[in-house]
Amino acid sequence: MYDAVHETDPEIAAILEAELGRQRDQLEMIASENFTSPAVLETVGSVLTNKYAEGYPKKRYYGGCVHVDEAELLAKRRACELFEAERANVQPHSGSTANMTAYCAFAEPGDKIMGLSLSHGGHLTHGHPVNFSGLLFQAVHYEVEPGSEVIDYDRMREQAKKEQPRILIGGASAYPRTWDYAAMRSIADEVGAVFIFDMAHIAGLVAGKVHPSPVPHADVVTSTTHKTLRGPRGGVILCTKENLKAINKLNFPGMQGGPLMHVIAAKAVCFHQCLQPEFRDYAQRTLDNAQALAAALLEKGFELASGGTDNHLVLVNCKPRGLTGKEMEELLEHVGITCNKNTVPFDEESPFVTSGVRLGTPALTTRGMGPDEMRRIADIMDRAVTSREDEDALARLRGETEALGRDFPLYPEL
Ligand code: DSN
Repeated sequence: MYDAVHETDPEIAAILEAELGRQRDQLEMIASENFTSPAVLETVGSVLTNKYAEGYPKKRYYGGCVHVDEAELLAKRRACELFEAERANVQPHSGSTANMTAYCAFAEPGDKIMGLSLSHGGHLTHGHPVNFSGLLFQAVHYEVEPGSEVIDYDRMREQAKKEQPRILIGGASAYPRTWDYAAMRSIADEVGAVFIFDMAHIAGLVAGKVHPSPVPHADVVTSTTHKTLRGPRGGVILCTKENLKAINKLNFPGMQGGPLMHVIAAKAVCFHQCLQPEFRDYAQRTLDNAQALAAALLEKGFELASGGTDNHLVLVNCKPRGLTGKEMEELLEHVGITCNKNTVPFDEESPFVTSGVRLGTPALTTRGMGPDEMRRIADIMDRAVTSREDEDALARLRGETEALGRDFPLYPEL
């Protein structure tokens, strides 16, 4: 594998081999990660990376775009079919530039935007002060409720009436519950705001029809393509016919220069795969696995934010078991489970320490694991916590996670 890289640059080749080994050996539970298909990997690694194509299909600033035009048109058509959207822009390099584009299409610098607080499960680009969204706009945030740890839409309505945001943002990176899109639509209408929903985390569940879609409700829907959608690393924007002009103009030339045509072609491959019946099965299994994991963790005495999950992730409060999120992340990595520390609602720890970890099932579901494996993983987590001072016990647990990984081979063709 990686023959040309070995020949040219042995140091990078060794890194590629080591990372493939790491992905195979560890149990990947970072909720925003997945294992894309060999077809997507090949397309990302294709000659399309050589092509400049600033502009949009049939309206480019460069010659020689005949083939990449076809790729982009296919990606757009498939994105619209998959999500039943009127129009799509498939050029955003990432979820962040998709959000930048969407905000700047509807708001001026200094305007007010309102999204879920990062520390309550939101996202950096939903108005955090250190991010462009908080630097460029006047950001206010709603939060989940104490106790239930879910969003109260009546409270959101009251806050929106008081704040009068130009943009109301939905979506999250660590919120395990279903959103009430209809409520947000009516709140946006009541205060005259544009409703933008960032479905990056749940897009694959939406595509697989196992989770309600924001598309019929929001003015604009943004997403990444590499999380539950299992495609290449990148972004996408879905909108109505009337909003496309503003979105296109703000993405290019507003936010970006040359589009990544190799990635756009790989997005087309991803959307094609998501349109197949097998993808619905994948989405359902991802959801079933998250619910099995949540039930098993609760049974083992772990505390979960909002008490469970409706999607692909669970947020574990580790404090009742005597660990910070940072300690839990390190402990789990030590026994072969990769996840990330994460604040829980009303966290008293800093974002570098946190009280929780976020666990997701998309990647392990891609490997073929099911509810039995989720129960085994909850059991391993429980034993890791109880025997965290016992290095021999932890080594045995590491052996168990490695054996589990071997039962579900990853990229056997590589
Ligand atoms: N960083 C991603 C996540 O882990 O959720 C969101 O952009």
